[in-house]
Amino acid sequence: MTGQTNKNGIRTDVGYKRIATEEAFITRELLDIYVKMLKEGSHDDPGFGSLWGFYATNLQAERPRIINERLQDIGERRIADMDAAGIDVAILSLTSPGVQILPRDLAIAQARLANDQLADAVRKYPDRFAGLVAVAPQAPEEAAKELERGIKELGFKGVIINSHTQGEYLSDQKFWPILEAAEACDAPIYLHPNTLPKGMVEPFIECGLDGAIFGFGVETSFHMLRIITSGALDRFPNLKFVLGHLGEALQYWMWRIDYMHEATVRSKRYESLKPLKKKPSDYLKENVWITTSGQQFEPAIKYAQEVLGKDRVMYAMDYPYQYVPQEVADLDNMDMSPEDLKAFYQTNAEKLFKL
Ligand code: 1DF
Ligand code: MN
Repeated sequence: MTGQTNKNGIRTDVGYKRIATEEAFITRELLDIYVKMLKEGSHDDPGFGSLWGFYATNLQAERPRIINERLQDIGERRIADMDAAGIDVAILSLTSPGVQILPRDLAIAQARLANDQLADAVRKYPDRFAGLVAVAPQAPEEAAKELERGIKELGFKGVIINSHTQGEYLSDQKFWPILEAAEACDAPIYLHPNTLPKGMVEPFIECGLDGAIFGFGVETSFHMLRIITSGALDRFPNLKFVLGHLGEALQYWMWRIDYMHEATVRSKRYESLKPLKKKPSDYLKENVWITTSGQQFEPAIKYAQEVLGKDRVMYAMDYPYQYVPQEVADLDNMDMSPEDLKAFYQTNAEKLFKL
């Protein structure tokens, strides 16, 4: 093949920018708090213990050490890794569970600090980085204010919510000030995985399936579905959600969810499962965008494009958790028109996040 390539053989003249939309970082301060909570046992979340016990305190092993280092860099090292992997722009967000595991006041302060640090990095590398604002859902009114500060003053492009907050979900109306602020700011909410909450996670930990391999997707798809069935999107019809990991598989489920939702509502089996203005799949198609973080699998990407629309599916790498410098070389070669590839890598993200 002719044309220019980088040192890894990745083409640099493809005619589109590669925008990676789910790229994680952590502040030194938050990592120190995680380490302290793990050492003192001052948390009540076995999923957090499993995940961050591995990444934060197990630094002799290779994977946690490298991930730990890469997460903390929002400067030259990350840019070099992006260059090596052919990534032009990274949309950065505070890694899971962010501040959502912390006590309320500490969470509010740490979200602000992370947002200020991320804003500095974006200011320094405006062509390479964009950011999502982190909030503390434990304090919904403060979270709504921080969301607004992040979008209007710091120039962030959306909000990161690392799924449940200490076992509570955005379907609960106490969190709706956050949804209201996101809709008012036209800020997409990236609903990112977290480990399953206490009470659900133990059987997953027992067999080693609590993490990104499967548990994350169970938690996050469930969270999105309960947001939909709660009626939140009838109340906030212009809200935009983003799901990673190819929609956390919801597009595979949607036909059955529609059928069973209709049947279950009609039977009045549950007080909590109420009629909606639209079918569950309509909200997936109209209020949800998805990314390919951790799911660089052409048949699954094409299926998602077919059922959700080609304007709904965007690229994400999930750096540093799934840093595969060669992966865009494969995706560049998907059996897809140049226009569709450009939408996938670049223009869908530019439109949604207003880059
Ligand atoms: C992992 C994967 C960890 C993802 C993450 O955050 C994460 C992992 C702590 O592999 O342990 O965001 N992910 O999105 O797939
Ligand atoms: Mn991720």
